[in-house]
Amino acid sequence: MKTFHNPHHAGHAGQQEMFRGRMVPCHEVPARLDFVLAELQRRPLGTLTPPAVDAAALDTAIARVHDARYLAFLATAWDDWVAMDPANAQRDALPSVWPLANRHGFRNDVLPHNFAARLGLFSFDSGSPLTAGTWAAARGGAACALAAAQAVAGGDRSAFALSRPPGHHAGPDFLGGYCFLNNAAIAAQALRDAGHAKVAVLDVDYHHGNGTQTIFYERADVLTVSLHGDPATEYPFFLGHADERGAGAGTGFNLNLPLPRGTGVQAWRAALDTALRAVSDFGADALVVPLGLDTFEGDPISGFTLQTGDYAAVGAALAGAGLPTVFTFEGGYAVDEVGTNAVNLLEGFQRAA
Ligand code: Q9C
Ligand code: ZN
Repeated sequence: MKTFHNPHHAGHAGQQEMFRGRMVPCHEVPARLDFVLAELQRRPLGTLTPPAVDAAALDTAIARVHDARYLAFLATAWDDWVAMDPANAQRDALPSVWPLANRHGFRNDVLPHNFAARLGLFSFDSGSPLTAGTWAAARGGAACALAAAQAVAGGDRSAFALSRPPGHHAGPDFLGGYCFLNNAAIAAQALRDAGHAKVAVLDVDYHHGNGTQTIFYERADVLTVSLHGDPATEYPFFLGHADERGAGAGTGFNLNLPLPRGTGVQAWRAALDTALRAVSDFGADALVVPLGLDTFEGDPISGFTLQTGDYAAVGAALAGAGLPTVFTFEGGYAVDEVGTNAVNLLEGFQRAA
C-alpha cells in the first residue's frame, strides 16, 4: 500500500477552537499526522512519498467536488482576513455570524463583501480555524487524495492519503468540523472519472460524514455509507440520521448507521458488517474509506470504546470487500495512539487483502 503524505500539513495549525462559550486548544493538531508517519516508518506498508500530481489536474479534481465560489473564497481567505485588520495576522480566522438556512429568509445567493460575513456563509461551526497555511495544506491534502486514487485506478490494490486537515465534513461550498476540502469525495470522484462505474464510500470516523453525504446525495453512481455517533447527541448534530436515504436519482444510495454514545466493538462491528453488505449489494467496483480513528476508547472528544487491539480486524473486514480501496485520513485525537491505531487497521487490511 502506497502512502501519499502531505508536506504542507503543518502549515495548518489552528491555535484555538470555540467550545461551550470559551476558546480551547485545537484538537486537530499537526502531531497527529507526524505520529502516523512515524508508525509507518516503523512498520512500512509500502512507499511513503509526497504526492506528485499535475497542478492543473489537481485544480480540475477539486473543482469536480467543490463550487467555484467556495474555492475562490478559500484561495484568498487568509489575505482577506489580514486586509480587514493587520493585527489579524496574529489571529486565526473564525466565523461568528451565519445565514440560517431553510425558512429563515437569509440569503446565500448574494456574496457579501465583508470577510466575516463570507466566512460565515461558507462555514457551519466556529471550531475550524482558518490560518495562514490552511489553503496550501488543504490543497496538499487534495493532492494526496488524487494521487491515491490514481494509484488505485492504475491497478494498486490500495493506497493511503495521509493528510490533514481532514475532509469528510467539508461540503460542496462549506467548511466545518476541522475540514476544508473533502479528500474522500475528491478521491471517489477521481475514481469515477478514471472509469470506475460504481464507487462506494464507507466512512468509519466517529462523526457522521456530512460533507461527503451532501456532495453525493442525489447521485446513484456513488454510494455513501457512514457509521457514527448518533447525531441526536453527537457532532455534527444536524445530519446523519437513519432516515436520510438520498434524494432524486440518489434515492436509496445513502445509508446512515447511527450508534449511541458508549457503543463498543461488538455492536460497532455488527454495524460495519451491515455497511459492507450495502457496499456489496450496490455492486461497487472501488471503495473509499474515510479513516477516522476517533472511535478509539481514549479519544478525547468522542464516545465509542474500540481498543488498539481491535483495529487490525477492522482492516481485515474492510479487505473482505475485495475492492480497490483508497483510505483518507480523517479524525482521531488521542494523539499518542493515533499512529498505532491507524497502522494496525491498514496492516490488518494489507495482510488480509
Ligand atoms: N470540543 C473530525 O473528526 N467539535 N472532525 C467537537 C469538541 C467538532 C470532528 C467539539 C468535531 C469535529 C474530522
Ligand atoms: Zn471525527
